[in-house]
Amino acid sequence: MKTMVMLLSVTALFLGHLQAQTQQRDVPYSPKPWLPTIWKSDPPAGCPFEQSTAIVGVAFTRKYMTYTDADTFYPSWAADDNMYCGWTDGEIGLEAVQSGGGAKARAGIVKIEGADPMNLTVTSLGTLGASALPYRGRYPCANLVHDGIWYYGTYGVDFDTSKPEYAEIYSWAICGPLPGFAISKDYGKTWTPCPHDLDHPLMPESGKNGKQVKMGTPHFVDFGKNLQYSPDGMAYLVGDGAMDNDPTPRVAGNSWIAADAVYLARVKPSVENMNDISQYQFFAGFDAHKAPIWSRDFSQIKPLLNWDDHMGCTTITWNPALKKYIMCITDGWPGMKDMSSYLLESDQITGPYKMITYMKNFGRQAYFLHLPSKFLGADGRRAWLSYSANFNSEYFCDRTRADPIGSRYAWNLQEIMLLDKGMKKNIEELPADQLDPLKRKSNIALRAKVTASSSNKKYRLFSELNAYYGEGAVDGIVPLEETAGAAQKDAAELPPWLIKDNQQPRVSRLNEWVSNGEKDTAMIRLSWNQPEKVTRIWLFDRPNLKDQITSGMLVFSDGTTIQVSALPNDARSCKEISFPAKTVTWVAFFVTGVSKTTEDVGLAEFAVFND
Ligand SMILES: [Ca+2]
Ligand SMILES: [Ca+2]
Ligand SMILES: [Ca+2]
Repeated sequence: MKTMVMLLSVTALFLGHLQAQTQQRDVPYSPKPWLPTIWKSDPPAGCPFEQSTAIVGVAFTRKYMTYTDADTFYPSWAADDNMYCGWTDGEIGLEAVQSGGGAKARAGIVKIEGADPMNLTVTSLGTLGASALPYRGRYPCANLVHDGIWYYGTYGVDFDTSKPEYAEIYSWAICGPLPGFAISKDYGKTWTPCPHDLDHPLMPESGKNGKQVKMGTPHFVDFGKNLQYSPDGMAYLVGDGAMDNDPTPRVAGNSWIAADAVYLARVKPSVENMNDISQYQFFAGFDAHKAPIWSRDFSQIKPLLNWDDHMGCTTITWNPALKKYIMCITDGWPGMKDMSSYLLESDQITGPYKMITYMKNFGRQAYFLHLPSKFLGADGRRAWLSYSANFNSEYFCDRTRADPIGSRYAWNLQEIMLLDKGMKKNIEELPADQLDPLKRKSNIALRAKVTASSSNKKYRLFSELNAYYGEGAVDGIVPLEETAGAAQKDAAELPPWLIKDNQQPRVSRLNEWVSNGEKDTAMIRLSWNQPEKVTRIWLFDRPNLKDQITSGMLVFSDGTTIQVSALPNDARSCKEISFPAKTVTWVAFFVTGVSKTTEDVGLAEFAVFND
C-alpha cells in the first residue's frame, strides 16, 4: 500500500511537470497572401532546346482548384462559351467510367461552364462506348468543338506482357493509333460513332507486333474560342511517338506518356473531312528555303521535334497576347513513377522551339498538361496549367506526395506566371520563405494526410474521396472576409507589384473543414509517412459566430493528450498550444464541447509547427 501511494505521487508530480510546460494562449492572426514561387528549371543533360529569353521561367501563385475524381481532361472552348471534353478512369460525383475494358471500353463526356478557374461548374454529359480491341484500352485524346460540332477522338493502348514484371513498372506500355472521331452536332446529346476501328484506324499506323506509332495520343492545338486564332482556319493536331531508327529502344518508350519525337498534322474541320485521311496534311520537314512542307502522304511525316528518350504526351496552346505557341510535354517514362514536364515556346507552330522550364518531378506524377486558352490572362503572362496527377497507388490520395500542393488524381488547375526577366527578378527578391506563418514550410500540416469524421458537401472540393474531406483545415488559409485587403495593410512588408497582384479575394467556402452536422462527435486527424517533430499547434475556429468549439482534446501518436479550452470564435485569433517537442506520426483533434448555436462544427485551420 505504501509503495502504491509513493508511485501515485511520483506520477502526479510527473504529470504536473508536463502540464506546466504545455501552454495555451490566444494568438492574434493577420493573414498574408501567398508569395509566388519559381519552379527551378532542371533539364537533364543533352537537352536540345536553348533557353527562351522571352519567357524565362514559370512561377506558381498557389491559387489552385481541383475538380472530379477522374483524369484525361483536354477542354475545347466552344462558340457557346462553354468548354467541352472527354474524361475517364474515375468518377464525376457518383458516376464512374473506365476506358481499360477491351471490347467494353467507355469514356465520359463533360461540359465545363464558367470563366473563373476557381469556380467552374463541371457537369457529366454521360459516357460513350467504343471497343478497344485489339488493344485493351481506348482513351480520350484529340478533342475539338468547332462551329457547334464536337469531334471526339480516342486512341488505343496496351500493356507489354512479354515479361510478367512489366505490369508493375510500365503503365500501358504500348501506344496504339487514333481510330478517328465520334461526332456530335448537338453538344453531346447524340453521337455518330467513329466510322473506323483500331484495326482499321484513321491514322494509318499500328502499335501491334512491335510496330510503333508516330501520331500517338494526338491533341488539337488550342487556338482559342472556336479556333479563333487558327492562322488558316485549319485544326492542327500534335502527336507524339517513335522516331525512325531509334538509337535507344526502351520498353514503354513509345507509350501514352513517353516518346522520342513530336509530330504535326492539320485538317480543315468539317463532318466530311474529319474521318477522311485524304483531307489531312502532315508536317514533312522543311524545304531548301526553310519553309515547312505539308504532305498529304502519311508516310512522308517527319518529326517536328525530337529528343530521344525525353518526349511524351504533348499539347500546344496559342498565346495571342505574347504571340507565342506554348508547348507542354511530359517526359513520363517509365509510366508508374515520378514524371517530369517541360514547357517550350515558339513564334511559329513549326518552331524553332525554346525551353521555358523543365520541371523535374512535377506533380510528382503529373501528366496531360495543357494551358486552356480560355484561362489565359489578358497580358498573356497569367495562365492556368491543366493536368492530372498521382494515379499510381504509391501516390494516390497521398497529400504528402503532391508537388505542387493540391495536385491529385483529378482535373487540376494551377495558376502560373509565364515570367519575363523583370517578373523573375521581382520574385527572386522576395523572402525565401512565406510571410504568413500558416504558409511556411515549418507548418507541416500543409503536407499532412488528413482524415475527418465527416464533411459537409457544400464546403469541400468536388471529390468523393474522403482523403480530401478535411483539406480546408490544412490549406494555409483562414477565410476571413478581409484577407484580400491584408496585402494593403502589410504594404511595408510587400513590394507594390505583389500588392497590386493580390487584390482579388483568394478565400472561399473551401478554405474551412466543416463537418456534416456534427457537434461534439467531430474529429480530424493529420498523419505523416514518417515521424515528425512537433512543438506547437494553432487551431482556428470557423470564422462564423454561430459555430464554435468550446472544448476539445489533442491526441498524439505517442499516447499523450492535451485538453484544449474554447477557441476564439471569430478566427481572428487562434488557440496556440505549445509543448516540449514530441516526435509523432499523427495528431488528432477531438471536439468535446460546442456552443449552443453550433450546427456544423469545424476548423478554419489546423496548423502543426516543427519550430
Ligand atoms: Ca529512344
Ligand atoms: Ca483553411
Ligand atoms: Ca466560430
